[in-house]
Amino acid sequence: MTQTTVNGQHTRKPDHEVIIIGVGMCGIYQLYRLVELGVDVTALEGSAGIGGTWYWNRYPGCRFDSESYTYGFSFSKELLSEWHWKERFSPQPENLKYVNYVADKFNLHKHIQLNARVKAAHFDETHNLWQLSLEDGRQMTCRFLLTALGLLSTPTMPRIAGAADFKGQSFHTFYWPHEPVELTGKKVAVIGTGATGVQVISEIADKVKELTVFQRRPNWCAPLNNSPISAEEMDQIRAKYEQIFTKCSQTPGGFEHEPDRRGFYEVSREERLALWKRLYGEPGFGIWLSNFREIFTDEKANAEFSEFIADNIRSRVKDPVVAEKLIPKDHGFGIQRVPLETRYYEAYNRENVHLVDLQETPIECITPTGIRTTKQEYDFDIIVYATGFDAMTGAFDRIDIRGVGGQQLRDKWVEGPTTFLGLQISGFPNMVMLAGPQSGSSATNFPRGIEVCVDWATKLLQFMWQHGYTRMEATPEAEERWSKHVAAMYNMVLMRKAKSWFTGYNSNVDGHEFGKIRHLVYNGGAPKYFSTITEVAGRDYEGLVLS
Ligand code: NA7
Repeated sequence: MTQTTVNGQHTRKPDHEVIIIGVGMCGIYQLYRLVELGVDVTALEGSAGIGGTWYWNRYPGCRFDSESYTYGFSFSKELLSEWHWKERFSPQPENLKYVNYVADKFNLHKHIQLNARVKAAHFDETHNLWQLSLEDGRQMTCRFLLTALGLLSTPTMPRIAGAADFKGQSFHTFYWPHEPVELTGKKVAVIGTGATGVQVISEIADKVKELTVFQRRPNWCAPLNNSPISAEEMDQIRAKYEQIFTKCSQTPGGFEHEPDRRGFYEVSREERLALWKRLYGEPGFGIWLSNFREIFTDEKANAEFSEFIADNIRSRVKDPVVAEKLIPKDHGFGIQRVPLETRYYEAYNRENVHLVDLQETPIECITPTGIRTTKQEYDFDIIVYATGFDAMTGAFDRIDIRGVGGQQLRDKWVEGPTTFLGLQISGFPNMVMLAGPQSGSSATNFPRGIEVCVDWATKLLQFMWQHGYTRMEATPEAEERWSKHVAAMYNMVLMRKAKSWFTGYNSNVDGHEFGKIRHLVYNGGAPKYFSTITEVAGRDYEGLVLS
């Protein structure tokens, strides 16, 4: 670190002007933008490879729920013309290849440090820079700290006694081993039936000897309706990329799917059913996002639609007792994240697949040979924990982040996050969360949102450099306004009642109880969010103090 003078003030020159933490989709794009500008930047990745979600989640069945061609980066025409998405909903190995292809193509690897896990980040108020400590003992400083930590990158294990004593193989889906896992002839348990559990169960049901699913609460699932993309189809997609991305920028979720704008009660029941039957047969989130808007806000409309889905489950699952267990009774369709499935319900028609309802017979403990419920003991070779994540704030909590006056971020956020635009935090200067809690990107088809946030952050940094500023910080008032706005948005959607990570619930994390909402997600829709942050930038970053 060397001494320098900025605007007549004596200051220290940091090791790097910018450090990005995390090299998943978000970190890669931010790195690309800064390298393109010739900025002194390094990106620290805690893992042994880049890709974030697509590096870690190697469990069978892991794939996009977003249409592949809406998930890829939009910033490079050349990249768009080169890459062939082979499936409408691309699987993890292909997605990891894509991420590496992008990093290779734009020569980003030389700016990335792998196995560089950040342990602490402390703001140095005297010199307006961040001091980072890595787990390997290294220290680094930067003027601006950009976090690209991922939304679901801190997996949580259930708090069940005895897990460490199990003698077979066991892992959280996030940590599915890199080397092949032999499933043939094995007795396998899966705990958890969220989007991940549903993918893994569907994929392995016909590969294992016995599969036992431990379900605490069922989810409302809908068909993915995946299909291959031929070379000809890919050419057609390439020809319309501009329209596709424009459309995504105009819809609340950043997908091509847009709500049916007819009023639920203005059309007949027959017309509603006709729409739902069509959507059930179509690919992706259409069944959720191209539905009537009342599904998200009106209990009665939601209940009628939920019954339509329940009937589909009943018709697909042969055993009526099992079918009823797979139908959620405590919440309506789409109030929690909808898992998209491929023959998930049919898996329960197989003789080797068994469903254990944990509401009837809770797990007592994991034993050296399997799982014991209040009713019986089961033997397993493999236990798969598909038990979810400490969503959004978990990755921040894992790092000892300290801002002005030594305040710890995890203390500030103990009751839930408060932010300005989901991008900055009062008391934590010179830090931008590229995909933070309360940002629009976190509630959309992820890359569509992050491209906007990264572009916003890049322009902000350019503004700082152009004006010779070395410090930026959200005001407490701006943060309070935004956080109240985010909280108010929750009141408008049925999702506020969800017992899911959308409301910050996680039974495996202290303080994340049900009913104590943590306002993690911005529910105002992508277009509104994007126009808000653009307006803030247009008013020379009103809400931030720049000096
Ligand atoms: P989710 O959606 O949080 O699902 C976790 C699942 O694990 C859910 O079914 C939980 O039941 C279950 N769970 C959690 N803890 C336990 C314990 N202790 N015992 C039994 N069952 C438990 O995580 P996913 O990984 O499936 O999906 C995360 C996101 O990835 C998803 O939203 C997509 O965006 C992609 P519960 O419902 O809490 O009763």
